[in-house]
Amino acid sequence: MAVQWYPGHMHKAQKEIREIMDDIDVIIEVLDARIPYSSENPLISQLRKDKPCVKLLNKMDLSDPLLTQQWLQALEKEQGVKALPVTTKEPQTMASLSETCRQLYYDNHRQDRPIKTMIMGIPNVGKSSIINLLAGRNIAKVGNEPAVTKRQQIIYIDNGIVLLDTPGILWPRVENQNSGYRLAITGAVKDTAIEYEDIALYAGEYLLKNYPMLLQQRFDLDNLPDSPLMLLEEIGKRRGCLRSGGHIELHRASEILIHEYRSGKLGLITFETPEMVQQEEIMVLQQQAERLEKKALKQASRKKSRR
Ligand SMILES: Nc1nc2c(ncn2[C@@H]2O[C@H](COP(=O)(O)OP(=O)(O)OP(=O)(O)O)[C@@H](O)[C@H]2O)c(=O)[nH]1
Ligand SMILES: [Mg+2]
Repeated sequence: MAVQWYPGHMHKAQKEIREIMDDIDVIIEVLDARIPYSSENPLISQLRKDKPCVKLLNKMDLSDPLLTQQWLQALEKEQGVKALPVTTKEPQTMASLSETCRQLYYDNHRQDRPIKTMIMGIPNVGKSSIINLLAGRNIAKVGNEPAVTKRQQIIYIDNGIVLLDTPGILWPRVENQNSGYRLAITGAVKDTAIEYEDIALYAGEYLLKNYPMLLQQRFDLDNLPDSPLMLLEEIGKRRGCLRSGGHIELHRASEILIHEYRSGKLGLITFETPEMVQQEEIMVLQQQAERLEKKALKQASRKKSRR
C-alpha cells in the first residue's frame, strides 16, 4: 500500500528540516512504540549528523513489552541516540527525559548554557500530548489537525532545558509498502485515505501468525482460522455483521478488528520487529535497483532505435 505524503515537497522539506536542526541542540523524535520503524522519518538520521537525538517510543501502553525492549536496543545502535519507552497515560514515564537530554548534550558541550530542544514526529504519534505534559498545561491541541502556528514560544521544562512549543511535523516512510499498511493500521494515516478491508487483511495475517492467542481470546474463537479472510468472516459472524442471505459484511468486520486493535482491546501488540524490517529494507533496495535497471535498459533501447 503506497502512502502519498506531501508529494513534490520533499526537497523543500529537507531544507526546512536542516534549518530547524541548525537551531536546536537536541532533537526529540516521537515514534509510535507499535511501529518504531514505520513511524520514523528517515531524514532525521540522514541530516542530523552528530546532533544528539532522543527517540521517545510513545504509546508503550499499547505495545508489546518484549518487542519494545528489542527496539530500544536496536535504535540505540545509532551513535548519539538514546531511546526511551513512554506513554502520556503515565506521565512519570517521561521523568528521565531531561536527564537524558543533558547527558547526551553536555558530553560534548559547555555546561553553562541552556539546551534547546524540539519535538519532531509524524502525525498522530502524540507530539501535542507530550508537549502539554512537559509544559504542565494545555498549550497544544490534542487529536486534532496541526494548529496554525502562532509565534513560536519556548517552554522551560526543566533546569537548563527549553522546548520550542511548535512541533516539527514530518512524514513517515514512503518507500516501503509494508510501512504504508502498518501506518494505516495504527491510525497515522487518515481513515478517509484507507481501505479498511485491505488493511484488516494485512493486520489479520500478521496477528494470526504472531498473536494468535490474543485473537482467540478477544473474538472467542475455538479454532484459529486458516486465513485472514476467514478471520474476518468469524469476527463478522460473532459481532452480527450480517447482510440478508447470510452474507458477512466484511467492511464492518474489518472496522471492528482495526478499531479494537487501535484502542488496545486486543492486547499489547507491536506490528514490526527489528529483524523483520531489516529483511524488508533489503527487499526495498532490490526493488529500487530493479527499477533503475529497467529504466536504464529502456533508455538504452530508445537510443538504439533512434540511430
Ligand atoms: N494510548 C495512548 N494514546 C496516546 C498516547 N499519546 C497520545 N495518544 C493519543 O494519540 C492521539 C494523537 O495524539 P496527539 O498528541 O494529538 O498527536 P500529534 O503527534 O500531536 O498529532 P498531529 O498534531 O496530528 O501531528 C490522541 O488521540 C491522543 O489521545 C499514549 O501514550 N497512549
Ligand atoms: Mg499535534
